[in-house]
Amino acid sequence: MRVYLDNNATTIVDPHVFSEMEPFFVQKYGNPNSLHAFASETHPALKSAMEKIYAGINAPKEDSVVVTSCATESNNWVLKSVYFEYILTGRKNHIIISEVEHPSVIATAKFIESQGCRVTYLPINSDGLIDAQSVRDNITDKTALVSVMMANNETGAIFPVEEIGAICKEHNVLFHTDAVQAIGKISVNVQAFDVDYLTFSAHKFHGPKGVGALYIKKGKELIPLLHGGSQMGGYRSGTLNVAGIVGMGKAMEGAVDALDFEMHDVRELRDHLEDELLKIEDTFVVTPREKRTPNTLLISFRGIEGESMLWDLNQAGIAASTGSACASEDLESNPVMEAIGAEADLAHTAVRFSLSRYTTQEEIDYTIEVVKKAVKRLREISSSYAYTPKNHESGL
Ligand code: 7TS
Repeated sequence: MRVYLDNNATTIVDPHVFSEMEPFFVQKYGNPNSLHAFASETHPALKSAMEKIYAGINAPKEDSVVVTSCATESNNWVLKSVYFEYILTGRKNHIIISEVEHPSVIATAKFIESQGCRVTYLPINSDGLIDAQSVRDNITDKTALVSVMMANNETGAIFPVEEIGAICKEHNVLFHTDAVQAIGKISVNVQAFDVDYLTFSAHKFHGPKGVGALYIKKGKELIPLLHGGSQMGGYRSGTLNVAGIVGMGKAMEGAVDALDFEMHDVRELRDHLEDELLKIEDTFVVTPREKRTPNTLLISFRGIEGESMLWDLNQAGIAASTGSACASEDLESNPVMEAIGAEADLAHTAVRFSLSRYTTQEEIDYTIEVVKKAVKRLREISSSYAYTPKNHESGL
């Protein structure tokens, strides 16, 4: 059996998305900006895809949605544009992000910090959550931007973006949110809260890789990301990725249609997995489940290195993760576990299971069985588990 439980890293492309994209490789391959039929025959599909994307986040027509190549690009763009427009010019000198943003925000913030910008990294509490008031406490009249994600990719923790957006508006500070892990899992409505920029990425909601977007509120223009021709309103020049845009449109439509299913059925499967795994002794989950996206479970098994667990799972055909794939090559402890100040022996034990609407009950039951066996096997050979104080005292 092969079980894919790493949907926060990427998702299967919905077959309907794939078939909608297919004609735009070999049949309708014209450059949409050319002046002939090969170009114009791409226009209806592009228009319809963009309408679906706008509808998916409830963006008003006058606002912009610029298609990029990924969320990393969108996140880089916002922070670097703010650097050029506000920091370099001396109008402002400060930005605020959370300490558990995706590396595409943190590394960009560190880069502009190295160029002289002051950066505040907001802490999370022991539940893996952010207190919106901490944003208010850190804003100064020199703050240009606050960037706090809508949902965390490691824990699924949902951050209070409505409150944070309101605080930013009150102080006339730009607000960006990375909604990559929110689309298709919780409602994302740019008119329901004060937000100036919002990032998302098609491959996280059953669309293709290599296509992301940035929503930009009217009046909150950024400097162009790529100077050149006039594509994407001059924000991001370069020949349009027609198949990709068509795919993201279809995937967005699918994400909206499946939202109820995700919030109820996927949640039920996740909860079942969580309930069963928590029955194993010495297991811990950071964020309360009602404060999390419905598909995510980050769980620690005391005494077991996350990577050892992944090995056993992989041997049994199950794909999970110890954290963001973007950071997984350096075998560091999970960044969220570190941020909450988890004891050293727990920081390395977190395993992330992330489900999707394609996950089945059978797959979850199989996973529970495999994890239980793996925990037993790995704890038997774990010197750190054998000598945790509790087990030591009880003579184990
Ligand atoms: N933002 C968040 C919140 C993410 O989770 C990711 C990918 C990105 C940005 C980057 O997206 P991309 O479109 O540039 O690929 N996160 C993960 C993860 O959690 N495991 O692997 C990739």
